[in-house]
Amino acid sequence: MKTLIKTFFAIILVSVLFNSCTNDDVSPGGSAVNYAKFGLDISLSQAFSGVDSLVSIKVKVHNVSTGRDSTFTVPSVKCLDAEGKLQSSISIDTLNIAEGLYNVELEANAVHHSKLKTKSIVRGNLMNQSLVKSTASTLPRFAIDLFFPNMGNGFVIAEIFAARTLRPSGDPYTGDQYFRITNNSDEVLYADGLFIAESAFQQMIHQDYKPYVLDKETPVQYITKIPGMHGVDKKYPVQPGASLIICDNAIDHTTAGRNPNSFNLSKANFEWYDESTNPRVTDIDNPDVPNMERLYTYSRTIWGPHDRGFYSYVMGFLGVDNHTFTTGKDYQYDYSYRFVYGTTVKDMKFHAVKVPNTWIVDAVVLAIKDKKKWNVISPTLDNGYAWFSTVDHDQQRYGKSVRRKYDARKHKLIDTNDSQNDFETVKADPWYVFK
Ligand SMILES: [Ca+2]
Ligand SMILES: [Ca+2]
Ligand SMILES: [Ca+2]
Repeated sequence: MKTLIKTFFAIILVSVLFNSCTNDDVSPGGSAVNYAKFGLDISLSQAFSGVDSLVSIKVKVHNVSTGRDSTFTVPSVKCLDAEGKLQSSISIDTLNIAEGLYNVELEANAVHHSKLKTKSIVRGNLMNQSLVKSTASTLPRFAIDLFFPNMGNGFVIAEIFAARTLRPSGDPYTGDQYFRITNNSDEVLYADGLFIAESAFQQMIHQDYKPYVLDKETPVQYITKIPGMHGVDKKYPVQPGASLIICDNAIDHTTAGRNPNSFNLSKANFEWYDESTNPRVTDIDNPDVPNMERLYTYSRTIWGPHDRGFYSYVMGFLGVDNHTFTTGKDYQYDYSYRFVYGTTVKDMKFHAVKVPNTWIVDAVVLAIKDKKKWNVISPTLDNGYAWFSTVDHDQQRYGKSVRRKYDARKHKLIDTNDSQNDFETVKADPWYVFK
């Protein structure tokens, strides 16, 4: 019976026209390119139980091979069946686009079933979906899960500088990477206990890692935090709109013998200091600038954020003390994937630590431009990505960072949990004034 009802509603909801679209992936008629139609089957979890309908539905398709984006606006759909029950799935037909490999993003407003009919943003995404014209009478259909993005309104990652700078000789210079964290709220916030972590998974290696935890937790391979405990210690107040610079080495990098193309980071708020197991590769400690507390590292020596931008970064507050986090088995993550080559089958095993997604206040996915292949962290944290490399080993990336855009009217940094929308690639400047 349930299946029958679902089929019935799928049929009546398949009556969708597309109001707007842009560019060449969309059929102009009479072209040599093959165009194909596809449908989307949208799954609704129990989180949607208070939702009446989805309105302002936008479907963005990104052609992975050509780099082109097309956006479609889709009419509203109801989430409730005739008996007023939440449907587990609703269908959208049909987008007519050029055959190819696509990333698909959906964003809509969910209208809540309360008197106020409040709206909240919902999203879903799919990556690397191959679309070829169907010879059968049925359309190719893609299943997409919708979710409510987890948007905070406090500390945000305002800038990530990972690429490093170039010396006048043309050699890369190391030690000047930084994160800028900004209080994007209207009240004083305390940074005590704030952590920054690098994802264990990266864009350029996509495996079917088990166990899958991303919907609840984020595996990380490096995590460092400001001393103290969130909600208890109040040693590090940050005024509304003010920022913290957390860098590798808090020194003046522009002095003679270092790099005139770098920055003066001697006034940074914190530096990360790594105890190295190799006496030939050691960190620098400026005694005048407090050190971060390192909780976990994959590295035997010193760490810096990946300088070609393959990983994602999450920021938040530990929900437990340092000791519980570093020793508790809830925060250990042993994972593996099955390597198969010819007759060779081997389980490849790895270790990282993990943080619950509920601890994460902000996140930024990095990837090479047009090379985001998969979700290395939950898309509820960041559904897009930011980039500073246009190709792998990009020689032009040195000195560039990703910086959050600023809404000069609202005097706020823009955070929609979609870094493609929120960030731009700029010349790095830790002391940049938002205006
Ligand atoms: Ca350091
Ligand atoms: Ca120090
Ligand atoms: Ca965010």
